Amino acid sequence: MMEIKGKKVLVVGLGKSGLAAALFLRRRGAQVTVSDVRSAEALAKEIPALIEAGIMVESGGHGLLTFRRQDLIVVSPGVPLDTPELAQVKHFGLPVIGELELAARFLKGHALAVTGSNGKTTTTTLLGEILKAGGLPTLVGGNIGLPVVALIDESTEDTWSVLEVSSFQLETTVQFHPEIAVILNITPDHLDRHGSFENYCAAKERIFAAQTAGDFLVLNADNTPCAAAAARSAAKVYWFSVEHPVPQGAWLEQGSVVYRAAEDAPTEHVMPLRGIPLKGSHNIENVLAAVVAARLAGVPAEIIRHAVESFQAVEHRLEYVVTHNGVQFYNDSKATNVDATAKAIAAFSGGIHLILGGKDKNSDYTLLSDLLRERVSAVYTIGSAAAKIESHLRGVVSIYSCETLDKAVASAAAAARPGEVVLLAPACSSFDQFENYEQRGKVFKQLVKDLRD
Ligand code: UMA
Repeated sequence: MMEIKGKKVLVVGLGKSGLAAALFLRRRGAQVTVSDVRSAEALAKEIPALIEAGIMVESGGHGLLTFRRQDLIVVSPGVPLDTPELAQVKHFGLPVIGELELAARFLKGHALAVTGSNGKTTTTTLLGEILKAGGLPTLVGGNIGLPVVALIDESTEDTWSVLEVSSFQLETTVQFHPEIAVILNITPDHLDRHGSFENYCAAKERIFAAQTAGDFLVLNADNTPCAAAAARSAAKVYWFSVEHPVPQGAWLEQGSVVYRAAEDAPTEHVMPLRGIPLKGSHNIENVLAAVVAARLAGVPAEIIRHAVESFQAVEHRLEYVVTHNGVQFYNDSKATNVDATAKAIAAFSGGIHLILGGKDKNSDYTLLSDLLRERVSAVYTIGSAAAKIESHLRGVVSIYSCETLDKAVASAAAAARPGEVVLLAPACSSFDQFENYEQRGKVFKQLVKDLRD
């Protein structure tokens, strides 16, 4: 645990993470300042509680001087580390950590952390349910939407904190040390922030940087960048695969999920594949990963099976919304990168009217071409990435420029025939037109529910 009483701490960014971190640090006796690029008007909701707590607020931009007079800087995950203010701070040797690292220094009990380009939220939620069903005192948080700092006060030595962690959060970890770490897959995402796929992989691999021989690392044997991480890990590596048996971990055998604790241990039957209630083959991978992590946490196979069978899809993750005039509407607003969108398309056999677009992350949309030709009737573009998406996919599929989500929903609903599907799986982040992917998904669901004949 670190001593923060009386320390001068600057929290950068006043979203969910910054707000939770600032209030936590203040409660623990630090002299806290927060700095955000948004204006005082835009922060009107947050500022009163901060002032009340005795926290100083800098709004409308980051002052170079504000960053100098500090003992510690805590950055929000969405703040890039190469801003001039943070670059100068590093030059002066001031410690810069993220909200996850701050929380990790105070969180009691066991940590089970899940990262990956896709499937994090589903797997984290599912693991939370399984561990609870197994009778373990469980908390769930992280990138899933609840800052890890918010779990600290509730945590005890027996607690299992199941944490969804992102590459942004992992970039600033130092001591963060999950007993069980899971990397579901690594496919290109956030290249605008990380600069290259190599840097992105390196950030993901920080999930096991502080692990030692007594810890566990669970990896996807079928995903090359993920499997390659094993060579750099000090922990005991466990695997999951939908393609072949693994030395220790989970795989598929004759229509069932099976698990083996060690190469010379007997193979346990966990559950039949048809018992998995989630749509899409990618969800089988998520379940396999959860099975391995839960077995390592000590939950018996029988309990895992029941928890998986009664699991409901996570909101905004291939979430069925409604059937209107025989057309099914699905909300996959959480598909914020190309690979996630590919997985969403692959979950349907054809007749898809796909809404794509939002804020580009330096992505390559041509990777969707084959799937689009095979299964998608038309694409409806929205947001600032539309022109790029259209240039990447011209000639592959019919494309309608809709600019906004309401126009896209109306056009797709009008074009889709009974038996077809309208799918929001935008392959982009939402920040150009929405607060976040949750708001985008909620707006989509409302638009769909408001459709009239
Ligand atoms: N800001 C600055 N300076 C900057 C950049 C941003 O002051 O240079 C300010 C913004 O004006 C805003 C605040 O920072 O007020 C936003 O901070 P943030 O982007 O870190 O957002 P939070 O609300 O703290 O949410 C973050 C995660 N957001 C991101 O990583 C972008 C949430 O993940 C997470 O749920 C939450 O912490 C709790 O842990 C969202 C996400 O999009 C879902 N994650 C990415 C993903 O899943 O792909 C990584």
